[in-house]
Amino acid sequence: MRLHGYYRSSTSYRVRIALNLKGLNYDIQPVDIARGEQKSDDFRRLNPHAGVPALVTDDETVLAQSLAILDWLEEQNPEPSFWPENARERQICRELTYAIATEIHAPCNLPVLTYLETEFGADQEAKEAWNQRWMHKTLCGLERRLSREMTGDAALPFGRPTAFEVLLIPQLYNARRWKVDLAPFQALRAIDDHCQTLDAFKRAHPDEQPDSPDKGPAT
Ligand SMILES: N[C@@H](CCC(=O)N[C@@H](CS)C(=O)NCC(=O)O)C(=O)O
Repeated sequence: MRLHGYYRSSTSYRVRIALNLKGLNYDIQPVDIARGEQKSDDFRRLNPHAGVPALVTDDETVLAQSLAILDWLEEQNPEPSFWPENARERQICRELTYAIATEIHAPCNLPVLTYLETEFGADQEAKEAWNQRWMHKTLCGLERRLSREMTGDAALPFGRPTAFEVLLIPQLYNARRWKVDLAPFQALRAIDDHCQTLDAFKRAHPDEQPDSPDKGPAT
């Protein structure tokens, strides 16, 4: 498989973690979204959404939209599942996962920020305030839900990595980039600390990607 992505795109980061958790091999094809490569005709032909990630399967089927890619990976490789077995835990896991995808990622995304800048004159400070507001709001909800429902001693709320951690860890990485104060989010930070020790998450980290500036020029 071939993953078209960008090292610090949180949706690409999600899919890298997901592929690693499922134990699947893949090559990385970097797309420099900071330079607009996703808008090229060639890339649009590959992914009509003109964004990353896009996962090309071994039979050259192109999959887009990170949550749909996660669903496909789960259907093709049910074990280990991205979802808890227990029905109540599964419901909470979905609640937390979809809150990140819909309430944080949707408004805090490159095209939204570019629009705020070009149409409303938002400068860097205004864009930071925008991202911090929406990230903080939903992170508060996640933290409250976790502290209310997850009272056990386990390092992770559902005992092992699930779709929630697949979305949370890239989101916290992104929150730090935007200088969100994570001090109030003790439960979320503990989950992050634990995931950073796991191989699937370590290999998916932006700093480990071939197009990371730390790894030399993009290929
Ligand atoms: N809903 C999509 C969002 C994809 C998305 O927003 N990707 C960003 C990077 S995280 C992107 O390609 N941004 C560049 C652009 O939209 O021009 C998904 O979950 O895959």
